[in-house]
Amino acid sequence: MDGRIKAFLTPKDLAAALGVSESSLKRWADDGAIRVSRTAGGHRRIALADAVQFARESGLQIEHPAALGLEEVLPVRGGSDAQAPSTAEALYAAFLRDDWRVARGLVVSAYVSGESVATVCDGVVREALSRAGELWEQGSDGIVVEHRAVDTCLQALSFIRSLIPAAPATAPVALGAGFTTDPFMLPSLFAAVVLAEAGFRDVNLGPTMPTAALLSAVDRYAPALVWRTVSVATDAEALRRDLLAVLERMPAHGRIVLGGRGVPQGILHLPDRVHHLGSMSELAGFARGVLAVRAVDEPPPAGDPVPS
Ligand code: B12
Repeated sequence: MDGRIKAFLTPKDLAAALGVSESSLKRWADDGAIRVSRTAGGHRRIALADAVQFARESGLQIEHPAALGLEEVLPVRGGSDAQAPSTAEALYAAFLRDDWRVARGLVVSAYVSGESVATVCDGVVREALSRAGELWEQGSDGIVVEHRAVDTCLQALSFIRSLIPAAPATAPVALGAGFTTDPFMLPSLFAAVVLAEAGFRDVNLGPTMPTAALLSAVDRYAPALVWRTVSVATDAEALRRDLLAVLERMPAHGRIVLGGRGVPQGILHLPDRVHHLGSMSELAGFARGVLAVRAVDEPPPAGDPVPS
């Protein structure tokens, strides 16, 4: 991101970042609590993504982000001051100043300190963007702030995505895009990162995706789940035709999730296997359900003993 973030850490770096002793850190690594690789010379190295996952799972705070090269990503520490502004207020204020380092850091910090991707998107990011969305009526400068805020959120979510361990090649694919006429970039990226965190291999096709191109992608990736985001006013019949075309091309049991502020009211009666969800948290819950059902239905890998 700025050339100083360390892709691989020594146990000393991570111990310093977490404020624990190097010997504890090495012990956790040797016990398998932290994934480590070894250099040619036999020294332990920890990928930044694995270090962050360890911090999230263990509940340990990253006390000294500079030890990871993350000082600009994590500039704001949580405080106990009741008068302190909420994270969403601080994010909105950073948008207004175009202090994108602090803004990006606030979003990434929320994830690193243990919030799920869905909670970050539905909470702090959505709230701050809603406020930024009121500025466009005040004129061109409001539009500038709004566009910079979107770019900063794209950066933050892309960075969070890079911290999520890659799903195995056998994991099901989730792919999706904004509706044909929908220029909004964040909703589709949010869905991708939420589904990556849930354990899918995510394929984000971005905004304004025509039906024909989405169908080609369905043929190419055979997704178990397709998301369609609709953030602008959309004709219910056009949307229904799009969903039916996608459904027809999907593998049996494949599902479509639909969401966004532009989903027309008149689309209440959706075809089977198409689900209208209201938030990223609902999407995360739905995704976990799909994966759980697949895990039960899937035959054990070849060579495994069949349980009696
Ligand atoms: C950035 C922005 C833009 C940018 C987008 C840049 C880009 N390329 O991405 C641009 C400049 C394109 C834009 C344009 C317009 N915008 Co605008 N925009 C916004 C803003 C500030 C943020 C949008 C965003 O990305 N939000 C983040 C998303 C993810 O949040 P969300 O939409 O609330 O989605 C949540 C849920 O709906 C759900 N969800 C969303 N999608 C999906 C999908 C699935 C599968 C699931 C499960 C869930 C789900 O989860 C999300 C997170 O909780 C919003 C303010 C706001 N409140 O959001 C206004 C806002 C959406 N815009 C608005 C308006 C009026 C417009 C324009 C008409 C302005 C104009 N006069 O030109 C145009 C319309 C464009 C068009 N072609 O139709 C209004 C809409 C009002 C309304 N009645 O709905 C808003 C609310 C601002 C406001 N308060 O007035 N906008």
